[in-house]
This record gives sequence, C-alpha cells and structure tokens, in this order.
Amino acid sequence: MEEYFKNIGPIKYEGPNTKNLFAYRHYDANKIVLGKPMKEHLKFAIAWWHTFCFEGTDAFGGPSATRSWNTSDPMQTAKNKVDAAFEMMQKMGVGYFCFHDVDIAPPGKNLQEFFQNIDVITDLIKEKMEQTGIKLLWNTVNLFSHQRYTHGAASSNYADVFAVSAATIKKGLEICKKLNGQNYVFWGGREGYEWLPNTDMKFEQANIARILKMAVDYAKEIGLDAQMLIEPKPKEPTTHQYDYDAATTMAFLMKHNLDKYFKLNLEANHATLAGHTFDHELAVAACFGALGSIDANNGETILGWDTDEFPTNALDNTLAMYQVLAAGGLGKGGINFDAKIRRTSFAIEDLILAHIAGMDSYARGLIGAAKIIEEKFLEKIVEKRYQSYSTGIGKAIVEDKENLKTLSDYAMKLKDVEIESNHVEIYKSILNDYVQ
Ligand code: XLS
Ligand code: CA
Ligand code: CA
Repeated sequence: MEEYFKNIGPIKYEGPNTKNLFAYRHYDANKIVLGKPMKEHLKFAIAWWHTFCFEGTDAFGGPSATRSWNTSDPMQTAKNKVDAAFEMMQKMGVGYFCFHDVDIAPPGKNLQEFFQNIDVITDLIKEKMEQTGIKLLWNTVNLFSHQRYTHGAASSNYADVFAVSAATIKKGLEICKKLNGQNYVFWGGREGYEWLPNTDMKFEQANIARILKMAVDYAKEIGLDAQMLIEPKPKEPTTHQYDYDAATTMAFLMKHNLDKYFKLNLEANHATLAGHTFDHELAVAACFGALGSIDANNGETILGWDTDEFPTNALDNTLAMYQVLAAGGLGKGGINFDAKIRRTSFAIEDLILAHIAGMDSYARGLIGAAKIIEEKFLEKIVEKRYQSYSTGIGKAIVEDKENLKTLSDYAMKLKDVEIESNHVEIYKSILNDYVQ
C-alpha cells in the first residue's frame, strides 16, 4: 500500500515551546480539562471533500495541488483516497471523519451505478474503521452539484428532482447506518431562491419539510439512531438560502413540527456570512437545546466569501468553546474541519500542517474557555448584571407573579430608576488574558 504522507508522523504533543512544525503545541489528547480528556471535548473530524478532493482550484484557475492518489481510473482513485484518509487520521490521532456521497465514490453512468460504487467504497471504509477504531462523525448527500439540482433539490420546481433527492437521501441514511454514523447532516445547498418574484417560497419550504419528515420516518424504519442535523447558511450559492441562520432554521423546524428530531450543525464561516459572530450562532442553538455539531473554519472577512479557512483565531475559538462548554458539550456532535488549504498551500504536508493549526487553535480555545468557567470570570459578570431579578419585584416578575396592573402600581411609586454602567471595555480587555 502506498504511503501518501511520506516521512510524516505520528504527530505528537510537544508543548508550546517546540520548534517542530509537525507536532501539537496545545492539543494534548489525554490531558484532562474540566474532568475529561481533551479528545472527548474536541472530537475532531477530517472533511473528505476539502482534504482528499479539493486541489486548490478557485474561480480564476485550475488545480494548484497534485495528489498522488489520483489515477485515470475513478474507482481506483476513490480507493486510494480511503487509504490516504485513514493514513492521515492515524498519523494525526484524529478520531472522526465526515463525507458527502460524491466525495467517496464516482458517479457512474446512473444512480444505480453510483450506489453500487458507494457500496464498494463503504465496504472498504468499514473495514478500515474496524481496524483503526476511527468513527464516522457524519455523512451527508450532495444535492447541489449535479446539473439536475440547478433549481434546488427538495425545493426544486421539478417533482422528478424531488424524487431523485429522496432516493439519494435514502441511500445516505443507509450508509450512515452501515458505518454507524454518529450524526447525519442536511445542508440545503441550493434550497433557496435566485429571484423571489418567481418563487413560491411557502410551497418550496413545505416540500423541504416533507422530505425531512420522510427522512425521519425512514431512519426510524431502518433503526438508525444518528442525530439528525441541519446546517444553516444564509447565501451562496443561491441569493437567499432558506436555512439562513440558527434562528431562522429553528423557526422553520418548529413551524413544521420537526424540532424534536433535529439539531443544528453550525459553521463559523456561515455565521460570518449571516452577519453574526460564531458564538452568537452557538448561543442561539443552545437556547433551543439544539446545539448539535460544529463545522470549524474561519471566513476571510475582507473577502466576504465562504472561504472555509482553517480556524486559527484563538479569541474566536475561545468564545466558541465557551458556548459549547456552557451548553454542556456537543453530545454526539464534534468538530469537523470544514476547511480547505489556501491555493498557495499546495504541498501534501500542508494538509497535515493545516489540521495541526486548526486542532491547536481549538485546543487553545478549550483551555481558555475552561479557565473562564473555572474562575467564573463571565459567570460573575452575568450574575451581577441580572441581580435585580433575584430579589423583590424582579424575583416576582420571573416567578410570573406580576401583571401589567401590579407592575404599573409599582412603577408609579418609583422615585428614580437606577442603572449601572456595563464596564464593557475593561471586561473585553481582561478576556484577552484568558486567550491561551
Ligand atoms: C457548504 C457547506 C457544506 C456542508 C455539507 O458551504 O459547508 O460543505 O457542510 O454539505
Ligand atoms: Ca459546512
Ligand atoms: Ca462553508
């Protein structure tokens, strides 16, 4: 079997002072943080599409990277990618992976051939999983790249496209069951509109809900107990995507009585595109008890596209991990690097280095967030801000003992209403001390 990442690894923790680029400086898998090992807080996953399929193309040029797993035979290439993926995950000590159906197997001439190809490759993946103990964090199906999805998949104006989408999702759920996936993701790639005036938005959203309901029913039928996840994104490729952000997606799920079956897979770059911070999206999901999993990356805010860069901003990651810890963790979810190397980082070792960078940055985030929690830095500030609700009239309000009349009587008797400063600048400054 060919070795793809030659003379690299295993990647070990060497601490922040190491000069070895091929070592973890902060991610120390077995180090206990808040009572459990880092590797359980940070269930890192490698994204098949960005790592084994992306070759550095952009809107202005073809591949910049040459990968030795590519051959002239698409099935052989798919098999080589399985070897490369497991070699990389083992060398890095990464315990999970994620994929779209189209990432792992060639399309063939028709759906039948595509599904047969998937069967062959997933047999191979299953074997590797059994040998290594590496798990499937989630899989999904790509209902956006093929020409037939030009007008959407479940939201398409063509019923045949809806039917093909249903068949493809059925297969996706079967793969998830076969590989014991922890989660199953729906990202509505083209579920949105190009032009509102020619779109029946209510109808399209009802059809999306229909297919999701069918998926829930089928998962039940085949005994699949993976957590179902929806991944919000506001725009790109469509002008407007229906699952705009966490709040919009929850409203959609609740309207269609699907909220009990789904949680959210939240991506940092999608938060940026929606005009939110990533920790905002995580906090919104947590409010609904729907914090499912993370697609870890960063958007280049100057460019304003979905650039899917590796997440290296320690402050952002600290705030993100703070939300995760405050919500009690990600449950079955994990931290998938939905991130790709820059076009200029085309060397094979960049795939490893970029993942080290992301993992170390998230480890910094975890350590910093744990310190914030241990020292109750934010907890004390928040407690103080809301203390007027712990006694007197505030307590009565939150215990639902008051109404507009009783509050009016109370307010009329007030001589003055006293409020205090937020002191936000100094707290933001002190927060920097927690960034590791
Ligand atoms: C694209 C999305 C996609 C989903 C999975 O922007 O991030 O990659 O994570 O289909
Ligand atoms: Ca994503
Ligand atoms: Ca993205």
